[in-house]
Amino acid sequence: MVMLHKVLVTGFDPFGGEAVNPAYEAVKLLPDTIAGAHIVKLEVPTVFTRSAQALEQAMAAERPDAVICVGQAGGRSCVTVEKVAVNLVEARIPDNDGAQPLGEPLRADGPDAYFATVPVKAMVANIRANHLPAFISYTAGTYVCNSIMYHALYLCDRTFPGTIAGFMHVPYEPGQVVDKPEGTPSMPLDTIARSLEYAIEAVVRGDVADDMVAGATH
Ligand code: PCA
Repeated sequence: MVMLHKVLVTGFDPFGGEAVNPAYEAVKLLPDTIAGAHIVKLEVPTVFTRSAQALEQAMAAERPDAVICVGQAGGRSCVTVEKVAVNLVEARIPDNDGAQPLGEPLRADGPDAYFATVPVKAMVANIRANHLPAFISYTAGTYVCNSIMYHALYLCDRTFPGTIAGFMHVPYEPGQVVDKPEGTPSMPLDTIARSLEYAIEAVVRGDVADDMVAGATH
């Protein structure tokens, strides 16, 4: 039974000196339909202003039922589904346009934070049910990924009611860690893409996994 008809999936372009961003590379590998829902793929720049603009334009043009944004989290070992986006930008490095805002709200008229409106636990549960590791993350950082997640939820709240939104961080792909310290985690792109697909499948089906034990003690 198809619950949702169209899902917009965004992925960032390379940043921070990397040659590729496994986020959009994995998004490109997604099938064009997942559980009967049409998947619209969009590459977005790792730029605070232009990523939010591109997202809003795509949401207006496509009118998706759900928005899932994807970004790289170098150092994480598997796909993580983000629970919360905060109304704060604290850019440790400049974005791809050279902007480095420090300690500013993303939206002066927005709440301090939004929780993801996609079923975070069910997304993790469905990835694990397919024998791949996944975790819930309780911070998406303070850089462009947190920004696009916050904007996606803000836009759903203010402009596109009925649309749900969330964010997933993905690890480096193996080629990126060749010149990094031993032990730096990575995951092959096709495995990242499968993880994303299982998570999106749970969103489209409207899976619920509220009883799943999760959380972080630090
Ligand atoms: N990851 C960065 C921004 C773009 C990306 O793919 C982040 O986690 O904020």
